[in-house]
Amino acid sequence: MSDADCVSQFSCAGYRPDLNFPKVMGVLNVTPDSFSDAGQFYSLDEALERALVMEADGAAIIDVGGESTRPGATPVSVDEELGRVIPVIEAIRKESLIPISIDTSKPEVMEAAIIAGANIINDVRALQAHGALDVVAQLQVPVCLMHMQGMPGTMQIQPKYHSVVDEIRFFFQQRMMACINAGILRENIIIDPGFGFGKTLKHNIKLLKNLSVFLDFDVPILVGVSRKSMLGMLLDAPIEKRLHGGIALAVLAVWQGASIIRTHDVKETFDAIHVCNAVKQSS
Ligand code: PT1
Repeated sequence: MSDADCVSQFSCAGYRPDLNFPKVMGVLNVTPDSFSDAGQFYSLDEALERALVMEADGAAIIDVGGESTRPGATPVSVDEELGRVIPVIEAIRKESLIPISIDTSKPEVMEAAIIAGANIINDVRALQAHGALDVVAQLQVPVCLMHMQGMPGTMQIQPKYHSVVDEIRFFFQQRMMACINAGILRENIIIDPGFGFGKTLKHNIKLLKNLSVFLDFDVPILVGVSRKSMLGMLLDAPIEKRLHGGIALAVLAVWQGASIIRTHDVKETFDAIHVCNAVKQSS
């Protein structure tokens, strides 16, 4: 199996999905302070159990993250992050062949996670950390490049764009070029506009409405909107009441060509994008 197959089909670890079918990426936070499921999956057994339930519910990928990147979050050390994610990745890999992505910006964590059994890098900083491009070029695994304006601690303080869609398109051009120059295969690249990362409600809505613009790059598009504050603002609802709104946004994303939906609510999202896709694929 070539690296290209591994990416375009997400067939890492023996998984062979239908290429025309959008995938659910289930969120597995292993941070004590995460905004959703706070601390809930912090023990190893609970994290593993949660991953297996998400797999049974239809997740095609489990996204393991040990650094919170929600608005206002503070950075963690390499050792702290390694200590959170590596045992969880090893435990999942012992029980399941499901593709695992590692949600990190640190090259040391990327490498250790892949060695521990992860298959995909998910980087909200789009490999801008020192050494990250080279590590991913070496590892030859799929990588999601996400757009963020600013850094999590301060990114929601007056985000500003001349044109949010054009600026993010330019960002992807630059980062994809940096990746390819570093030796990362184009077939290994996934892009994500980064909903809620240095964006106002208006920016987020405009981005979602224009999501299909990013199909021009001819690489898979990943979208993460589940439980985010854009839903809170639209619905005037706390985190636990954002499910139905999040489903609507996921459907709008898939309708416009998103390939992967990152969500906490796997079963609900799987069903919604399944029926959405049936209509989308009809002649
Ligand atoms: C995402 C994403 C991510 N989101 C990718 N990785 C988070 N590829 C973590 C809010 O506005 O969208 N894509 N990893 C979680 N980050 C946030 C950001 C959580 C904003 C909440 C908000 O509430």
